[in-house]
Amino acid sequence: MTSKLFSFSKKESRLYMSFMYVTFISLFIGGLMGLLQTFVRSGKYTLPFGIDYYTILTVHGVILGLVLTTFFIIGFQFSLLGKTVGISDKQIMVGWISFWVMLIGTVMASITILVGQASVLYTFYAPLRAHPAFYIGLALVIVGSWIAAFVNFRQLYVWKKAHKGEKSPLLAFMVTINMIMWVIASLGVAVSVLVLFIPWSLGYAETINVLLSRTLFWYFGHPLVYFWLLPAYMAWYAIIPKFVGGKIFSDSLARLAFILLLMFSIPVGFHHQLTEPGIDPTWKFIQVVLTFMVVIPSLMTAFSIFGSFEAAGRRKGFTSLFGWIKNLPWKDVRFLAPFIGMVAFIPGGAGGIINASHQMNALVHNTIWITGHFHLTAATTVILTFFGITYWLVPHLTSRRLTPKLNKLGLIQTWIWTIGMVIMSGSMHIQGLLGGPRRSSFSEYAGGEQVATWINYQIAQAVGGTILFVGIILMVYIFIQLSFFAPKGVEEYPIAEEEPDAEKTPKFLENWYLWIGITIALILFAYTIPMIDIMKHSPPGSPPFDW
Ligand code: HAS
Ligand code: CU
Repeated sequence: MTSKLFSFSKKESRLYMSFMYVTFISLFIGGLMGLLQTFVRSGKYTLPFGIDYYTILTVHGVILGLVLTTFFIIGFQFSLLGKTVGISDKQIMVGWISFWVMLIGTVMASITILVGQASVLYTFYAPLRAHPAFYIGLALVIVGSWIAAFVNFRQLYVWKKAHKGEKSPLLAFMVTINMIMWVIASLGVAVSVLVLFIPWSLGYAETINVLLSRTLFWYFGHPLVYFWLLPAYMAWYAIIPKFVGGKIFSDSLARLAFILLLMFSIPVGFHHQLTEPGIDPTWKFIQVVLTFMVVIPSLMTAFSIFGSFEAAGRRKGFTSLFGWIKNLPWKDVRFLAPFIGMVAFIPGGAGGIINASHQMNALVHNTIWITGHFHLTAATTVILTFFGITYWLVPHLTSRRLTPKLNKLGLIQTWIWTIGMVIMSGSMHIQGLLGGPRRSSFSEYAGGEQVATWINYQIAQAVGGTILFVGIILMVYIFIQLSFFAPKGVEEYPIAEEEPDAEKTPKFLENWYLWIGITIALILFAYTIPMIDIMKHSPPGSPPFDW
């Protein structure tokens, strides 16, 4: 492991960088769409060339929520495994197959959306119907990601065979958990696309079971958000301590948190369907209880990250209650960007707990409060951590350096993002409480009184959106610099170490059969009966609704 701390082979770097290129192209395209959306919703702007609002909204959600995230995560996770357990030439080749399958799928789906044939948003709720190429494209992205997952499993397996009796490296363990979760979860969306959507959009089936399709989507949709979050947690647990001069807080606790995230991330999809008729409230209640269970490993994460910062400060001699905060490397963007991501997760997570509470969900469900929630969680916590990773990962892959000037630009980028998001997400939350709808273009609803109370918040969202777009341009500029122009040099791949006197990690934490078994049992418990209900008692299927 240590032998490769300073460089990857060219072959490896090329594969990992390809995922990064797609990430940052996506950031630019998706971000531009976001900017246009906030303009339209401000009521002062109409899209040119007759472009439809829902087309750009779909591009935004699909490109940022599904494409950017998946490409970044798979590229980053490949690099983590390459660094900790190694990758063979054959595995690199299969890695390329996964990349190309995902890319072909992405291009197919994107073109279909851009020509206005799939304005169905990233959740593609039936009975909205898209052109079959959209669903086939999405299916390819998922198949490509499965190929990557199986390469990852194989990488750990080969390492394990060569290191009998040793515990797997923490980061390799974490990647494996994330990919197991992803494979189990994406089975739901794959079934929904292959069995329900594709035959229906090709015209072989006249109607679609709307409730079943949405239930299968959310079976996937909640673990999807954890698939985004877990790589950020990987960096928080095992990489950020390196920048603060600390050690991993506890290897066992980190592993346990990831195991709990695997077990409880999937059987909770109903918390996105609390207002959906046709699901027995008892099962909604059970899944809400499980949702509160999945909060626990995040609280464990909050505790241990805070603990590792404090321990690092105390080791350097800071004795007062909060004096150690001064020890944190505020001028190092590799720390600052993810740190602000962590802080954003405090209100972001609290908002999630509000959403999950059945009664309060009734108030916020169809409002732009929810959009505010996921711009804090996904678009701040996760994305700022991904940016934080980019500042060292990309120069490491291109054998360049994050110069003091680029670091400074990164700090500016982070603050621009923070200010833009506070304004945009803050006004989304408030407007949501005033009843402002989400997933909706600008409307005056015949000039009603309530609409008048929203408009200032919608204008504030356009202001926040503009600031964020400046942040995106700056980030893309920094990425291009780190990829092609920054001076050649060596950037470390920062993996933190364990405390020398750390307790031994118990063996049972790596009992994959046990954890996967419990995960499947919980899924069967939470979904079997309501699924049978949904299939038996759904109203007649819906004919398509085309734009
Ligand atoms: Fe959520 C809707 C509930 C977390 C993303 N969520 C969404 C949607 C997205 C999304 C995209 O129950 C919209 C989907 C759509 O299109 O309709 N969410 C939760 C809950 C959590 C949660 C309970 N969500 C996330 C994360 C996301 C994400 C993470 C993306 C990455 N969410 C919901 C519900 C809905 C929903 C309902 C449906 C609403 C509806 O009606 O449609 C929890 O997992 C959150 C737990 C987190 C915490 C915070 C822990 C804090 C940490 C930071 C520590 C800070 C440190 C620094 C150490 C309890 C770890 C401190 C240092 C200092 C010096 C201050
Ligand atoms: Cu959820």
